[in-house]
Amino acid sequence: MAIEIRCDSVWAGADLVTMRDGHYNLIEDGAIAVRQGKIVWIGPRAESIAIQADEYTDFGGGIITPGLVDCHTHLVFGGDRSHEFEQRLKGVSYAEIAAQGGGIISTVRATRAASLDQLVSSARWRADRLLAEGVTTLEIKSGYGLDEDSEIKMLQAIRLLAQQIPADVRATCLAAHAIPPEFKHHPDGWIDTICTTLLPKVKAENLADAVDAFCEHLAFSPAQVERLFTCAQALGFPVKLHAEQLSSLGGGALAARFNALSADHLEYAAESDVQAMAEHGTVAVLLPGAFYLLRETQLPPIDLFRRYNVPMALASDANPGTSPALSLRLILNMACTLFRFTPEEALAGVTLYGAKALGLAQSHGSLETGKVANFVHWPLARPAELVYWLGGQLPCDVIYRGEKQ
Ligand code: DI6
Ligand code: FE
Repeated sequence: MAIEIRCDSVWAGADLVTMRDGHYNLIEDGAIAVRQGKIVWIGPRAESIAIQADEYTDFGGGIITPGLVDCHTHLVFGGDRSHEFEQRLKGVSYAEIAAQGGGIISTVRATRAASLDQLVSSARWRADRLLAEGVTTLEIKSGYGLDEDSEIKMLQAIRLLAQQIPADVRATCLAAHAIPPEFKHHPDGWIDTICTTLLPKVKAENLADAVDAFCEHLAFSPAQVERLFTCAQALGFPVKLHAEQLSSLGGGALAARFNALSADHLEYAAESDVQAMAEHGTVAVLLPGAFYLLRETQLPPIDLFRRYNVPMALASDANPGTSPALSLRLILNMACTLFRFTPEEALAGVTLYGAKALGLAQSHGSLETGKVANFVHWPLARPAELVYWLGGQLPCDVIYRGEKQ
C-alpha cells in the first residue's frame, strides 16, 4: 500500500545496493525519497507513487550505493616522499632511509614548515581525487606535527578542509604517531605533554573527534598507549589504534579493553586480539595499500575476523610513506586480490563498517530511512564492478546530503 509522503527530491530508476546489515540487500528498480538531507523513504519504485517531490530524477538504470566512507587517512601533510620510494626500489632499506633523517620524520619537517593554507590546499587535491570516486565521508588524522603548535595546525587544516568539500569529515588526533625528535630519549615526556596540554586544548577548541596512536616497537609501547587512552577517555574522546602492523604486541586487545571504535592494520593480530575485539564491538580496519607498498607477506587473520563476527572495514590509509593512495576503488580491488575479501565484504568495508569505525553507523554507511542522504549513482550492472575495474575513473553522480554535486 502506498503511503503519502512529501519530500524535496526523489532519486529512482536504479537498483539500490542498500548495504543494510553489511550485505548488498538489493532493491531492484528502487526509489529514494529525501527531505532536508535525509532519507525519508526507500523501496521499490512501484511502491513510491504516492510520494510528492519537488524534484524527480530517473536514472534509467545502473546502481546506487551508499556514499563511500574512507575511515582511515593521513591526507594532510607537507611535501611528499616519492624520492624515498625511488631509493627503496634501488635497494636502500627503510631503516637506512630513517637513519638519514627520512621516513616519517622527513614528513614532520615538511609539515612543520608548511603554512596552514599550504596544508589545506595540498590536502585538497588529494581529497578531491577520493571524492571523485564517490567518497562522502572521510576521516583525517594529524600526526605529522609532533609538537603542540604543529599538531594544532594540522587539526585546524582538517577542520578548514572540511568546510570546503562536500563530505562529512572526522578529525582524529594522532599526536602519538612517532616519537618527536625532541623527545627521542624520553618518549614518556611526549605522552605527558599530549595528556596534560595538547588534548585538553584540542578538546576545548573542538579540533578532534577521536584520539589514535601507533602501538609498535618503533613508536609507542602498550603501556604508553594505555596511559594516553586513559587521559583521552577522561576527556571524553573515543579512541582507535594503529595495532599489529609490524609485530604482535596485543594492541588489538588493548584497544578493545578501551572500547575502541577500531583497531587498524592488524596483520600480526593474534586470536586473543580478535576475540577481545569481538567482545567489545571494535571494528577491524584493514589497509591493503600499506600491505602492498611495504610488500608485506603476513596476511591479517581474515578468517578469524569472520569466525568471531568482527566487522571488517577497509580504508586507503592515504599517507606519503606507506600508502600514497588516491583511489578507494583500487583499495577495494586490493582487498579482494590480496586479502581474499568477497566484493560484498569489500563494499561493506567502505560503507557500513567504515561508518562504524568512525562511530557513525547510526547515521551513515547504508541506504536506510533516517540516515543521511549520501549516495552514489554508478552506470554499472552490478556492485562487483566497483571492485573489478582496475584503476581509471568510473563515471558516477554523487549525491551529498540530498544535493547532486
Ligand atoms: N603506519 C603506517 O603505515 C603509516 N603510519 C603508521 O602508523 C606510515 C606513515 C608514514 O610513513 O608517513
Ligand atoms: Fe595509518
